[in-house]
Amino acid sequence: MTKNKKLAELVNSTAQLCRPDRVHWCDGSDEEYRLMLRLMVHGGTAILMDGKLRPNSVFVRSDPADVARVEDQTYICSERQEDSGPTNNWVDPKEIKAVLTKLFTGSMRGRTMYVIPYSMGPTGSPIAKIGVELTDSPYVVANMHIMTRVGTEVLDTLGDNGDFVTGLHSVGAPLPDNSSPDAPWPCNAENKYICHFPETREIWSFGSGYGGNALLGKKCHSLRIASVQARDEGWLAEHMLILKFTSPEGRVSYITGAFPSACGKTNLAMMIPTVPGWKVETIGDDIAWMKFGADGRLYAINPEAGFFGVAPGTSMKSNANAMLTVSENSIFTNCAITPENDVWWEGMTDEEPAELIDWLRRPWHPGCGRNAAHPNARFTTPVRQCPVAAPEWEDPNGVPIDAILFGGRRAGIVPLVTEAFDWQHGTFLGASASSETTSAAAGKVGELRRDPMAMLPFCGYHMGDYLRHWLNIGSNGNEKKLPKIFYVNWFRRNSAGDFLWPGFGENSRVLKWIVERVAGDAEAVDTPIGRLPAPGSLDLGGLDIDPKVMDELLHVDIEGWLEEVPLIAEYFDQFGDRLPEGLRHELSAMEERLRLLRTEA
Ligand code: O2Y
Ligand code: MN
Repeated sequence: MTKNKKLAELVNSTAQLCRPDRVHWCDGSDEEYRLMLRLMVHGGTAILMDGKLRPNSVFVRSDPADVARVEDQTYICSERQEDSGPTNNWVDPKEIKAVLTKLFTGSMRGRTMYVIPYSMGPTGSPIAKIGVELTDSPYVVANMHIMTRVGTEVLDTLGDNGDFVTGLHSVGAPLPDNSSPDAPWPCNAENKYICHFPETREIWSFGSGYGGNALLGKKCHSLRIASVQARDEGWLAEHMLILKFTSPEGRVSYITGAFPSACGKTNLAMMIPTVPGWKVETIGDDIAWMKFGADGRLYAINPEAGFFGVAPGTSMKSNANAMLTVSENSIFTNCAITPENDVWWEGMTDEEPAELIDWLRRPWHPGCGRNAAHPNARFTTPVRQCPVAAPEWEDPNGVPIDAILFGGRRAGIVPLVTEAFDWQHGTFLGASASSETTSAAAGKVGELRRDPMAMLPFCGYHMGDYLRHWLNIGSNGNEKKLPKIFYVNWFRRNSAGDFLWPGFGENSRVLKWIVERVAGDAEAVDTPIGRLPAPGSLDLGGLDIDPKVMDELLHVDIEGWLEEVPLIAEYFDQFGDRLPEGLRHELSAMEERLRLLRTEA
């Protein structure tokens, strides 16, 4: 229980509203995690995996109507509509609270309400923040155990008067009476609402039990609400991996990287470099909170304690470290099950198993015409189990960042790597970032969408103000100590549609060039879109790649970029006068440089 007045009142009033049969205060213990697994097993939500094969791990199959984040039903409910901006859905906070209060009324009947006190970031870290999620889902409790720091220590840190982000969550499927059967994956497909109240630092989530909709510490707290806190307090809450990159001489660099959902962030964060002697270690794969240290540098923490990674495509070839991480204490959601009671998903092995039970509980065999695992199937697994977790991954003070990467999935135009001229230009590169969509969010696959700093689905306020905040961060007197900014594209294709760059561990060649640029040890050439590797400066030793392919990868397509200019301008126009002038200036300066080069050519 708690002496914290706000928390005690919240728990009482929510229990009054939602009418759960009982209230459970989470202590974060291993016994509690195991209890959640047992409850899920007995409720038909989960199957226990072979204890010798993968101890403390389960398979979970969700309802087919609840398999991904739902961006269309995700709202930023700021007091004033103009503060949520054109890229967010908005509803009036009073109106939606009235609607949701009706939906939450009695919504936990027949269920337990779990009170999850959690810390995003190492408990007690000066960069960490506390949240409390009230939920009726044992799946959420078990996942929050892995993804955050849960329990008594958090309550102690919160103390009697500490403040926290409030998260109210219900799967929205009350059980009418004691004898009512429960669904294996209760949810409310007709009424899904993921609502954020930025001014009051609240999240109300109804109807979905899945991932980003329900594990409120993740996207809802650590990005949408935290981005607002970061704006107000002068720091950055970003959709970024954090990695440590060490040279053969032992020189350490820390890099953060923003890539849209399911663009290979987890693979990059755990990469096995192919450049001899270089080492990558992981600090985080999805979210970075960056604050200025006393020395004027930006320090980052990973607010999470686990990975909620996309399973399909993960293999010993693409990401051996992720495969080794999921060896125990893991939750596999919407994956397929082998006859040996192990897990499988598309791309895990070269050869497909002869038979499986698919994520929809049906018999599956190669060539049957269906996916065995859902394309957005996930593993939830602790960072501490990652063989390449950096020893300092939980340093409460964070790690000093040397370089920031932006990127996306672009088949054409965008070179392998581009260095920004300065912070403002780097902000422009991030602001104009775009990518071809994947299945992480419900919606169409393969469409091109602009995704500023990969924050489009996660920015808790007006995107124009967010971009202004980025510029402000670059003009607070610490300019010289800021990380350098780069834009990367691993996904450029040739005219036949084949990828030009081998990716995966070979991306370390690009990281090497980046950290050498930071140290002043590598050459670059100025182009209208930024600085590109000078001939010979990218270490390609031992890589069998045609020089013509490298030329294509580093080619600046003047006409292609000139066609891109009005598209970026059109995208920026939606932000009206909230778009900082500096970004318009960067766009016209780039256009001018492109036109000049065309005239000269
Ligand atoms: O579909 C979901 O609910 C998960 S989305 C997700 C999970 C982990 C990391 N990133 C993402 C994302 O969509 O960016
Ligand atoms: Mn993400």
